[in-house]
Amino acid sequence: MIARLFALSLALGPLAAPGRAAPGFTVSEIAIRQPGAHVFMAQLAEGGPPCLAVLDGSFLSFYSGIGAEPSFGLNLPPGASAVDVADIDADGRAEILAIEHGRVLRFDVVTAGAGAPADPRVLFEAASMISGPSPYPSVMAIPWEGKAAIAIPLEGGMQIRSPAGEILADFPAESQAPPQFLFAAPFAARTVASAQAGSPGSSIEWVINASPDATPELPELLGPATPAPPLSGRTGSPGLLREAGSRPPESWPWFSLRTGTGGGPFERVHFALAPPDYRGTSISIRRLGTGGPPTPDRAFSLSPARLYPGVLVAPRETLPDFNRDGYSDLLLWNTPTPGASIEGITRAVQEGSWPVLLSVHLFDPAQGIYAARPISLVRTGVPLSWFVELENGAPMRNLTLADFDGDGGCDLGLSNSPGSFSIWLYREGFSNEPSFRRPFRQTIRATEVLASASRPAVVLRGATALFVLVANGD
Ligand SMILES: [Ca+2]
Ligand SMILES: [Ca+2]
Repeated sequence: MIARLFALSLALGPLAAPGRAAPGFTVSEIAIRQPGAHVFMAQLAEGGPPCLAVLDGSFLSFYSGIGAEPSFGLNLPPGASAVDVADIDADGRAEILAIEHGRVLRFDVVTAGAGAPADPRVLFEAASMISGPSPYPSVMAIPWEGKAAIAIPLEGGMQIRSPAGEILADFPAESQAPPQFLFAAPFAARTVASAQAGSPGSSIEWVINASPDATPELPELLGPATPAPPLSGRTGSPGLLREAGSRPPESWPWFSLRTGTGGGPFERVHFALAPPDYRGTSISIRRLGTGGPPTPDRAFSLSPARLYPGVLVAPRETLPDFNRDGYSDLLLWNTPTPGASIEGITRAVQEGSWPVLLSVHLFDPAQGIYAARPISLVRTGVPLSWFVELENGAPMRNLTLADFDGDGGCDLGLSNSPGSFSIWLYREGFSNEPSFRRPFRQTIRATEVLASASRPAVVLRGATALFVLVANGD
């Protein structure tokens, strides 16, 4: 099954020009009751700033700026599932759409001083809609022939309806894709990182899990004009990566060499941990040979494997392109061998942390290889115990590769203690000191980076609070 990702939302505002000098971040704290509260960006007024929407159980609230008080909140009825925020009546202000047991409901957003929210209106019924156990954000409002329409994934495909319920289009899926999502397969929704999809005004996108016999015939509006290149061949668990090192490079895990679709969706970076000590990473690059069009099965060759010091941080959701040239770069972590320095060990034990060195090797398109020398080194340290419990094969926690300041280049964030988070912004390289570091009162369990019309929002998840970081303007 091939995962095809694309962004779909009403483009309500222009992208702000990226700024190169973003010295710091402003942090706001939002208390949550459910650790799994959803968070996404939405635009409440045409031309207005995007605001953060938090869906905490059945309570939906909006935060229009940095500050702790929501500008609006409402309780969704029991049984509500998919939720979207969009202007569906073209009055310049957004409404809330929610599905409740096969009924599509509309709620008005009430700003301060305008009284209590009115009862929801039932727009129409869509009987075969699948409902979820609790509300979750999903794409529903889409532009259709110049007007706002509602796209509804049904059991066997997708239907486009007017807000009054009139069926505007029907796109059946030919297949029996396994129902593995809350929404009707093969459709699901999730929030997206800014580096993946520039969708101003909203940070929700659809994920369509398509297989060759199960992809509905969708119009261009709903589908990507050019499918995104595959991100990764296999996940690189430490065991798999060690085992791969003793096999030929064509069988290694890989990720896409290019971040966009231009030129070569089949160009890949194959990687494996190098025996015997597995402290280095072997890299072999699969590129198009001379002659012939790029196709999956011809005219490609693998370069001889090169060894880079350190363990590759295998790309997950975002391909790291630090210098914004469209080619994925390498981030490797390294740590001094125990016994290398008695003084170092003594200091580490006293301080309760062990040094970790992160290095960046940029891809050199002219040479067709990754630079042998790192362009940048980040020195940090983590608790010794984290080497015992590796997270995704690395001792750092919450390692996040994403564009934190919205300048288009990948940045680096991580926790090097349970209740802290640090961000290094890439500026021709990483500085020694993080651009942002702050302790929080609770353990940071996960991170999300949400697209917005101006700057991404970095969401750090604690057990009872979300900490939202937004890069300061120039
Ligand atoms: Ca690059
Ligand atoms: Ca950046």
